[in-house]
Amino acid sequence: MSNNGNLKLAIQKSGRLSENSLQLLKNCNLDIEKFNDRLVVSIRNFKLDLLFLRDDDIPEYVQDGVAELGIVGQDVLYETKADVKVVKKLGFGRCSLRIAIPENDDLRDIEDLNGKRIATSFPNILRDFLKQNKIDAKIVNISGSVEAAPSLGIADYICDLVSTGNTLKLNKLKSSISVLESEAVLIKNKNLKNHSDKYQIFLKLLSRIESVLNANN
Ligand code: PRT
Ligand code: ZN
Repeated sequence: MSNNGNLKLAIQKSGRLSENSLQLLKNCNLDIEKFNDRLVVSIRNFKLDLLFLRDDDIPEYVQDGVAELGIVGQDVLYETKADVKVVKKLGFGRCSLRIAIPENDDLRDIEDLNGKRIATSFPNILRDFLKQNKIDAKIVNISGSVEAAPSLGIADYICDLVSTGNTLKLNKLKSSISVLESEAVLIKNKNLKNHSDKYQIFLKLLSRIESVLNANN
């Protein structure tokens, strides 16, 4: 990767956060080059490079300093347990990580999760949640189509992201306990030195982002 002194910001290449992430940057008056399928793209009028990555990789890349900044969902951030600083909530990508149960089932309180098998692609967040609540349940770790797990008989309940609730409905599930409320956040590498040139670029970018967010409110 080019060592041009530019600050590096990792954003999702293609997915639910991509459009909003790019729009936020455009609203900051950043002139982004055409990127097609490139991994790294420079901003023409600001000392910033964009790295386009899978969202799951962003927390670790920022932790390791491959990029100084990243935009990622809190769900993915907490699942990866990366050691980074959360700088700012960005107000998009809102969703909630929830326990969902079959439509005809009933969950009166959290204790009813004891002894159940819960399918999720967020095993770390779910494990912490169960531990905090002193629940003894089995986590079934699956990477995709979690909502199919109950009808396939591989789990009793699921723990998955919900926004409109349509996916649950289609799979004859209903949402129950909230495990985490999530939105996109700006994260920063912890070792970015306070007086470095890159830190000055970061402060300038942050102040533009804050102006855009304030104007939207
Ligand atoms: O390829 P890459 O790994 O980068 O992308 P991805 O497919 O892993 O992630 P992506 O693009 O699906 O999600 C990126 C981020 O968007 C997540 O980490 C969340 O922070 C946020 N987000 C917001 C969501 C949703 N809303 C959402 N609804 N992420 C996923 N969903 C899925 C959910 O998993 C379920 O399958 O949408 C379905 C439910 O949606 P409703 O509207 O039917 O309830
Ligand atoms: Zn992903």
